[in-house]
Amino acid sequence: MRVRTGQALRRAAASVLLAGLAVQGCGNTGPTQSTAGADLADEARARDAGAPEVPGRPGTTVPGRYIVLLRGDASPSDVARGHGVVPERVYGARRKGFAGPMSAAQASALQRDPRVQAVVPDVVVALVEPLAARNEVAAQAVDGELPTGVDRIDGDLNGYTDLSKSAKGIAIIDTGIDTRHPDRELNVIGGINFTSTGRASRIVDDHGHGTHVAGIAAARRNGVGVRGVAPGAPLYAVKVLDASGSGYLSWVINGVDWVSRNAGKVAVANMSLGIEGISLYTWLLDLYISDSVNYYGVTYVVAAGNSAKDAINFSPASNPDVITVSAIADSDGKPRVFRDGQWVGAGSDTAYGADDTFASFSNYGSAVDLAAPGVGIRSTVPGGYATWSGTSMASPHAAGAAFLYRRRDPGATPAVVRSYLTSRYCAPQTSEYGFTGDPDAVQYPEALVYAKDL
Ligand SMILES: [Ca+2]
Ligand SMILES: [Ca+2]
Repeated sequence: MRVRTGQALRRAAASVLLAGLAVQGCGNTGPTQSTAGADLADEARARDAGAPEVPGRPGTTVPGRYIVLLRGDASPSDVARGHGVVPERVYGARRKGFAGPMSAAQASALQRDPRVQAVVPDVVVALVEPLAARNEVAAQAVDGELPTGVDRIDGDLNGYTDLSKSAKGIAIIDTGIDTRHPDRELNVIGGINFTSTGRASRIVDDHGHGTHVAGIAAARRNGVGVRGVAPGAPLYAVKVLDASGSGYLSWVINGVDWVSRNAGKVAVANMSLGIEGISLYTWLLDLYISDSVNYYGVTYVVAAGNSAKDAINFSPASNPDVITVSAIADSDGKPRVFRDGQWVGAGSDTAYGADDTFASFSNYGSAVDLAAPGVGIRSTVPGGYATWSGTSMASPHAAGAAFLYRRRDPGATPAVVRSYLTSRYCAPQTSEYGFTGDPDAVQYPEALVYAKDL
């Protein structure tokens, strides 16, 4: 059942296993957790702009770079100075720490320092690679602005026209966002650059992935191009991946830490990135993400991954505190029809499966909470539009839906948001609006995001 064919584009990495919890399908209700306030300081962090480009594949340890997690309220600068280390990154929303270049001897000495909880080698992280443009599905927009994905989840039927005045926004932890889109599709109101390319304020997208993801969640309903699930919602570009789509774990943790410190203005964070293999590195990333969820009240929505494997072996997809999203193929923006005694899609086949079926590349498993359209998704890219496929494209459909839920219920904790999205504002696989082909539909039948009533 779990052996799937299809493309496994993700790269191999570390392999120590760690458990994750399951939440799946309409009807599941998660626990309620408390939310703490957040420090809103919008610092402009000055950093070393001379760092080298990211070497190696995702999951590759970076020689001479470490992340140091401190105990309690130990001061990052004091600890670093005491060991002759100049920290390139400093963290501190809840758990204090720092990261940067240091020798193995310094790392070893830090490991023995009682103020230090853990010293973790830095590692390469990458976006969940979108699948090739040659697999584009022809645009079949109904009104010229409605992408098939938004149409498929009936995001056009809930009446939202302009969410730009919302008190909070959506953080896109990715490659940046195009702040000068020719059609003014993206309401980018802030953000920060944690890569080594340029200044902290350089949030512009030099890759394209972050802009595509942002447009799916929140492109404006302005009569041109595309529209997102939460049209016009304020966007924060948290740039942690460079022009190659790669970054260091220390940068990604920077991004998560920034979201925690800005939780007063960020309701939802989308992460269409990850590492295959669960290890000490991903334990550290999960620690910071879980703090952001459980102590700062930010809902995290992440891509399950494009490897046609169990998402439990991917991070942050396996984190039990996030909403993990698999992808379906939909070619016409319409739900399936009942014909000859069974539900079938009525649209044309895609490169990744028939209409209204689980996408052949999508990760699956107990870690997946929701499904969303992820094949042939038209969205914004710097300077225009493109049609891409991947769970990276599915995740922001759910992030947009999570944002809409938070607008209805501003005090909702992430657990409550997830509970409603997986029990009420979704379409069970077996329903008219559902889909077929989930490889583990018997055990873990995640429902499709459904935004009509949000
Ligand atoms: Ca538009
Ligand atoms: Ca369809």
